[in-house]
Amino acid sequence: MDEQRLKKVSKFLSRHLRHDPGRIGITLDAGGWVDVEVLLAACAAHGFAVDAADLERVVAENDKRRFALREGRIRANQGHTVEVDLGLEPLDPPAVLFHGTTGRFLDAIREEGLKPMARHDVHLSPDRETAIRVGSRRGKPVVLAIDAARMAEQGLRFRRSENGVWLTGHVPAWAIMFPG
Ligand code: HQG
Repeated sequence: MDEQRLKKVSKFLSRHLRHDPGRIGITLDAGGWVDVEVLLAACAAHGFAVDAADLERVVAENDKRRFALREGRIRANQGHTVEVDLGLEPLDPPAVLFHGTTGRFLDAIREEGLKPMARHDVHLSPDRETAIRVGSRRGKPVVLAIDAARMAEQGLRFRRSENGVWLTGHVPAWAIMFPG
């Protein structure tokens, strides 16, 4: 499978395992899992044939480890807009985390802090490089440093998804260090 195909399958899976399972007639369980067999049949039935070997490669090689395969089931590791409980335990965050965004959002972020927007949680990166990549999806990247230690002190909770993305419900403006 070439890079392009890998990306296409990853996008198709993201769409249906995070946002719109109903579109291909699948249902996610409470934890966001679906049987691999059911998923593959649904993909085929909707004109997007993927075999088990392709699926395993996407899970293994996806640069961001977007998916987890366990006991014949698959789910997205994070990024859902549909209601799922990933079953992640609260965890003490590192002192500083990062958020990649772009300039046109900064005024609103200064006012309201970081909101989850369409997702369940605000996504934070463990390092600046990752945050730059995330921000670049929206334009010229701007990296915000987040005072996670102080947030934790104030009782705000963090979780870490299986692929190392840090998740929290809201980042108040006081915890954000703006560049410049
Ligand atoms: C911005 C990708 C205005 C926020 C990435 C972001 C990540 C505000 C956008 C993962 C705001 C939401 C998540 C406020 C936040 N006013 N704008 N108060 N608060 N924003 O895509 O963090 O490819 O939902 O800065 O790599 O960009 O999906 O979040 O720009 O890991 O696997 O609103 O998605 O991974 O955008 O990205 P998103 P994100 P995947």
